[in-house]
Amino acid sequence: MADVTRDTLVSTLEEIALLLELKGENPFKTRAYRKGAEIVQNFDGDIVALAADGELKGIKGIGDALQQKLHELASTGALQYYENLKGEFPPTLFELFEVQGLGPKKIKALYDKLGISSVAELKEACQGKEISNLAGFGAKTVEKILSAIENREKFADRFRLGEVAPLAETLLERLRDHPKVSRSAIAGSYRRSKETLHDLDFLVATTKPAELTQFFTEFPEVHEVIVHGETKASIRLENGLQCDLRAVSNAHFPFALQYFTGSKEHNVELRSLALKKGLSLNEYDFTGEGDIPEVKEEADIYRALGLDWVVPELRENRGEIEAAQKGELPALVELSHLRGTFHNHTIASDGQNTLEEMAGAAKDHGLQYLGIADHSKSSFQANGLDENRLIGQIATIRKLNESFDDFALIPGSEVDILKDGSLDFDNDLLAQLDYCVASVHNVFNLPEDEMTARLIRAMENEHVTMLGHLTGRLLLRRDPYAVNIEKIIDCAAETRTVIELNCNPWRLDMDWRWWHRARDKGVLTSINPDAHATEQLQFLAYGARIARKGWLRREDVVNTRPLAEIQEWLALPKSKR
Ligand code: DGT
Ligand code: CA
Ligand code: CA
Ligand code: ZN
Repeated sequence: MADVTRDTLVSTLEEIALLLELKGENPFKTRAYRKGAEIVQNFDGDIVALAADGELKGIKGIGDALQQKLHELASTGALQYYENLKGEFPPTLFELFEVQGLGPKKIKALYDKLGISSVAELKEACQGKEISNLAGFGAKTVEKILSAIENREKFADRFRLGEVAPLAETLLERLRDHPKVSRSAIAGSYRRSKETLHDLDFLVATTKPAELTQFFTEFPEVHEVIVHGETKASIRLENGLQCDLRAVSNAHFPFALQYFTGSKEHNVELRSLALKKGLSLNEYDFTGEGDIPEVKEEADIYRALGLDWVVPELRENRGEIEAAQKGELPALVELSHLRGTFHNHTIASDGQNTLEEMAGAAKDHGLQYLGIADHSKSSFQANGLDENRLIGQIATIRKLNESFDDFALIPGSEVDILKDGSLDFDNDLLAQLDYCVASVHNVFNLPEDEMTARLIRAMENEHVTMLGHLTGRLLLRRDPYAVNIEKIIDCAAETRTVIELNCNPWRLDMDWRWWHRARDKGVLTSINPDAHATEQLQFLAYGARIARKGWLRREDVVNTRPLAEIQEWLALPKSKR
């Protein structure tokens, strides 16, 4: 039985409403399901357990029919009524629900009027003329739909780093533990800590390559074996992720590791450096006329070319080779340097844990402080706090802090940046907080100059310590909103506003490509998990990887500072930070 969560209940009810609408059922019936979804979503209590136990009686807005369906779904993991309803439509129709910007009304019109029931048909229709006769499908809308379809195609075979990391480490460990394996690694974009990945590139050193490719293709997670050779294998896992394995000799391992780590662009530069020294470099070894350097590990390859060893995160041909030649590679920040973190939610807004639980988890992570930043009142969908609740929370935190030794919760807020760049709370209240993260949570579709001006106005506020998730992107899901990042960086430098590195694996925002420039202008960052539950403090590990990828050093990251120092720093006026 699949795990039934509140989300399962909500999305099933919503889909039923949609399907009934497509069938042209009575609008009252449709509305009952939609209303039911909303009630389940906002119910204050363990609705899944209640539904499983058949104890939903008396919840306003959930009638007998809905109660029965929720009970069946929660107790068995499936709902016959829903399955039957789905069976009345072509299965490809459900793809349309995943296209951004296509709501139920539009889907119904496309289906009823043009018989469109798949993304492929929709794409074709958008490229043709007939669709423009349909009400609500003007040129702008059609253009948006086409770009959403293109996005979907572009993202179809990519995965977020955070989605694959736990699995990647499990598989690597299994290879490492094989008795015939002497060295092992995951190369490719995973080793370079890219924010999204196409596939995983495993590498083992072994004297029995065929045994290893056999072992690999028999992993229980395998959905499909794509290639199975003596030294090479490719598998696709049940979640769609492709994994390659190359089995090489111990002597070839450093070369293979270097080659398959990439990036391609970095490797092109390296090979041309080698050629200048009369050496040819490939995935097996150095060859050439003169002396061949001895290579035992990857760093020996770099040394032979007159370079310091370049950490994998920097291998993107963005200045790392020149820096390695001059011995000027930065000493990068490490996860173990972090002493605390900001921007975390609790049950007061849309988090899942209490202040006490979040504090306990932070201590378990070895942190000295945890910044609390629940949503502000305009984020009503996230149960944002109003003035009174926030004042209450500040008092609770200060009281709670008396019970801690060598640890503190830091009272703050994730305050909404309103459409005109003003903030959701006035300055008197903001002044009572120890810090504040300012973020955009609505009106994403402003023109670039307006959005930029909106953020700049927020940064100019003395009480805004840091800017939250700068572009609002959700990786492989929602594009960043239009904003001039260069101007934001300049303004951050000038106003001494920190730009957060939001390390929720859906965001990883600001993008790593901008950090080198930002730090050179003196901008500071804070690596923030945006944790909505205790276990999400683990996102800090992705944050450290992305910070390294952005050339950031310990001193560029404010939350590497110990508690006493960070409190002093927060107490300074912005201009002195
Ligand atoms: P992705 O798309 O997330 O899997 O990114 P990568 O970098 O892992 O790319 P992948 O898996 O195709 O190849 C792994 C590395 O192997 C790549 O970063 C560089 C190296 N490589 C693969 N194919 C070529 C090639 O045709 N030429 C060169 N120079 N290097 C290659
Ligand atoms: Ca790869
Ligand atoms: Ca690959
Ligand atoms: Zn936020």
